[in-house]
Amino acid sequence: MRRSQLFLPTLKETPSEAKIVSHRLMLRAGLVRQSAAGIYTWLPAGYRVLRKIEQIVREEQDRAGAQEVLMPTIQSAEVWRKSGRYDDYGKEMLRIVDRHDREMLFGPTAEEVITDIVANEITSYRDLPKNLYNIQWKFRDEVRPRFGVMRGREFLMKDNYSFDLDYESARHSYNKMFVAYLRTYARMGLTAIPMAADTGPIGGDLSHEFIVLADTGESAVFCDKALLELPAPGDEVDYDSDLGSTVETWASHYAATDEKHDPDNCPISGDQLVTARGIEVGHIFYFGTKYSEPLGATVQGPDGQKITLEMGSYGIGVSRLVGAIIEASHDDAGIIWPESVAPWLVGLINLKAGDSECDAASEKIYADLRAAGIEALYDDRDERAGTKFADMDLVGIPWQLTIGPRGIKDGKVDVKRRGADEKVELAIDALDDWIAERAGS
Ligand code: 5CA
Repeated sequence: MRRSQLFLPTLKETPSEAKIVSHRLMLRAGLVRQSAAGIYTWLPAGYRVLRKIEQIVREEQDRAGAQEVLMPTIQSAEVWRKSGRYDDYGKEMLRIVDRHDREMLFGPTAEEVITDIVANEITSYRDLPKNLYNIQWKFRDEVRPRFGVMRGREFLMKDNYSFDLDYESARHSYNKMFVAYLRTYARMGLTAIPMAADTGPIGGDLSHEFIVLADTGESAVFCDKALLELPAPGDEVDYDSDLGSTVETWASHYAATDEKHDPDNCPISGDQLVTARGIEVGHIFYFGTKYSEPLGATVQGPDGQKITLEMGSYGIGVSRLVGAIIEASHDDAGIIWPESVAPWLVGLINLKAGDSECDAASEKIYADLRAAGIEALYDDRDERAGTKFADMDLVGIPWQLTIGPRGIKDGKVDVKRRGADEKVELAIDALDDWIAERAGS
């Protein structure tokens, strides 16, 4: 993408309405703009990051055997009446009346919609288990939307729902998601710690929140230091095998959110106990027959008997993750994107746009990058060098290549890794290998 053509409205000044660093940087780096309280428009750079995160979430869901569907944002009140949640949900639910006076709502979650589908379509035990997910916008009329996309009113969530015949198999579905979540966050460069949690309006008695530690997190959390060092399950993970021991390794270490933490009965103390603040980037629940019972999601078992399905639901805050990653990875100059979610992998700075040699060299590198399939942001503007460097740092591009008149004379290009201080000179002749390396990584 050519910077001269890109819609990337960066800001020099810090917007006063933004209270935390990720919100400030998302505005300054031109990722989002607020359209109404807690409702955002994603601009090109921000939308690229959002889609990268979405894609990692999708790949790990698919790998764990979940199947993608797309449910509507607007739901009928009818199914919510059946589950009993229509009245319970309160003011957080945005209620809408259509032209025929039918009660509708903008979905804050989708247990009812998916359970209704499964109740209608799945009739035999042979069709189970099933795990269905979607990545869709949700709306919750939060009392205090704040911190930008961290606590929005409209936000993007990956939510999925597992349907099983019995408790054992439902626990296996829960464990699969537990492991898939650890992998998902690790791929985004995040350490997210599963913590025993309350279930709130979703219900049930088994639940874990996945928490990223950050000073600006909304909840106080407590955990065993050992958890910070535990590696996420690698590529060898086999979702068909018993995942109980992996889950046990994580769950056996103490980790609790504020509501669950009991200082008098906490098994760890001193240096071993991490007391911190955290951002909830995911939440998984097992709740048995709470929705399948009222919505009639039953199947016929092998002996012809009626079995009410065992369910769980699993959420990831996809749009919140953009903010959480920035909280975890930035410096005074701006965002430092992990490569896996960066809007562009390489930034190319032409220090002297308009100079025929600089232009020719830059155009060639830009073409080579694109030919290698590398996403590159090419700053071809006639701007001061300082402005260009500051912009690349602010937007957080992982690799920066700089071409200038002096470099061309010496046959050199400057290479900088965002976040690491060193800038190295590379022979222009060696750039082909460098590009091949990036393309392969
Ligand atoms: N139905 C269940 C699981 S699918 C559910 O709705 N769970 S939840 O309420 O915990 O939401 C799932 C995730 O969405 C949360 O962990 C959080 O990361 C994200 N989330 C929740 N509310 C907001 C919000 N107001 N703004 C941004 N993200 C949010």
